[in-house]
Amino acid sequence: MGAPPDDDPLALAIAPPPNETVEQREARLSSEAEARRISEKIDEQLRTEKAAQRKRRSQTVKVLLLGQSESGKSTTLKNFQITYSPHAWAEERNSWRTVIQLNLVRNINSVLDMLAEEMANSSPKPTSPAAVVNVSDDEDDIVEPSATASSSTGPLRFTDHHALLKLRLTPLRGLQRDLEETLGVSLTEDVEHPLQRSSVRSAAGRTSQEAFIRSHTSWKSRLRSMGEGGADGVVKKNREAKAREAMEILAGCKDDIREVWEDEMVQEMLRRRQFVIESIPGFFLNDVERIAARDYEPSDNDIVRARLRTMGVQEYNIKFEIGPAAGTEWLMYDVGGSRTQRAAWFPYFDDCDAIIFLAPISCFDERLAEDRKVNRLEDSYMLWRLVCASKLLQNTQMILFLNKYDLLDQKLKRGVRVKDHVRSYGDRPNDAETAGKYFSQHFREIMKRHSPQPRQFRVHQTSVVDTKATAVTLGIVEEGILQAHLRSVELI
Ligand SMILES: Nc1nc2c(ncn2[C@@H]2O[C@H](COP(=O)(O)OP(=O)(O)OP(=O)(O)O)[C@@H](O)[C@H]2O)c(=O)[nH]1
Ligand SMILES: [Mg+2]
Repeated sequence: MGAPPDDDPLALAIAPPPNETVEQREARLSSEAEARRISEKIDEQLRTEKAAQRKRRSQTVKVLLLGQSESGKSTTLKNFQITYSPHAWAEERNSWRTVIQLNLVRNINSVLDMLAEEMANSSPKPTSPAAVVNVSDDEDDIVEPSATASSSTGPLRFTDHHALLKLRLTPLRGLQRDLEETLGVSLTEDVEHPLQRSSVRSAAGRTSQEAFIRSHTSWKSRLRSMGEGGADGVVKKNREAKAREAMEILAGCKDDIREVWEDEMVQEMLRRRQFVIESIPGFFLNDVERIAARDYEPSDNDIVRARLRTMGVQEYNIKFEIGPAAGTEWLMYDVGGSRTQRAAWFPYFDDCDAIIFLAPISCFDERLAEDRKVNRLEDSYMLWRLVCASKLLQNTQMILFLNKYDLLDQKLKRGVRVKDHVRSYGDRPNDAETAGKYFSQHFREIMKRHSPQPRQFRVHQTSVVDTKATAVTLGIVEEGILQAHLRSVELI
């Protein structure tokens, strides 16, 4: 090592003093060697950590499901499980029976609540006016709602037989409580049950609320543990007995439930309240014969139609058994979509491979359950804008599912006109294909305008209750996510 050049301040600053003694030189050399050893150790640790991180990241794909409440996030997650993890799913399938039974029992109890109200007061209440949407940033696009004409013609005629049926179905009140207890279900404070989104009050005097669970693992493990013995065998036996009892009560009430449901007056009552049965989440009254049977086993089609509202952020670890991603683990986060839940999303934005954003496009004429002033499509546009504009997510692959295409199609075929709710729609044909393209274009523009840097617009028209069609869409999505994931691992 030569003398430091006179003109280099750094070299001068770190050079040994010119009058260094032998002892000082030895001490200095030894402390320099120690510093080198520590630095090499740190480098080695960093290399090992990076390799481990790379291995972890290469094996784990992280996907976030976002969108407003009832947009279909949890249903999309079920489709991932059905398509890519069939063995694990087969074990899980039966635990959905209780959820489906609860959906059915809540459906009929809600109908009975309305029946009680109608019988007590023969004049039906007017329903709220249809919702409208502002599809552009332009205020002029809002169409003011006009009062909905009531289709009511004369009083509904209920008889003693209706009163008798209502009385005979009283055990379903207790059954609802038992099923909720079995699942560890809570009731939301802010959202009514979908069949109750009129001003109906339940027999207990409170508005019937929508059920939710805080953790997806707890209710499944509660149900799975029902058949096992062990220290808390008594609790498990109790639960097993309760499950059998639930089946018996339902089977015993099956004919009366069907009779109420098929009753002409009851159907007229629902018509006057403008219920569109097929669009009600977790609606199973048309399937009572099957679901209330003692040997009922849920099909995948039943399970994707079941409704259990998500609260908080739920993590699912899905081990892919088939497809190009076989052998990898996907961490999928299913979030609660209602307004009070959204603040919990943001911590999960970091380090995420892809976001699947669900926007239900059949909802252009509906309002948020948690805030009846806000149009649901407009709320989806707003959320999409926020997600696209996020700096944290600027490198995350964004996949848009324009969901509930089946319901959009049915709604337009029933005669609901998009242009009555979306001024800018103009005189375009009132069919699902044209409307789907129109909404898609608007989402594309939002992404283009608000993304911090240019990104690809990946969009799919979906009906995620159709598991076969959704499997095809997921095939495309899986490949895209996997590629993005591998690219991100390369960068580590
Ligand atoms: N007909 C139809 N129903 C759908 C579709 N997607 C979801 N649903 C139903 O809509 C309901 C709500 O879907 P979820 O997946 O629970 O909605 P979510 O986005 O998870 O809602 P939160 O948990 O409240 O945030 C369920 O009963 C689904 O079966 C669809 O494309 N078509
Ligand atoms: Mg959910």
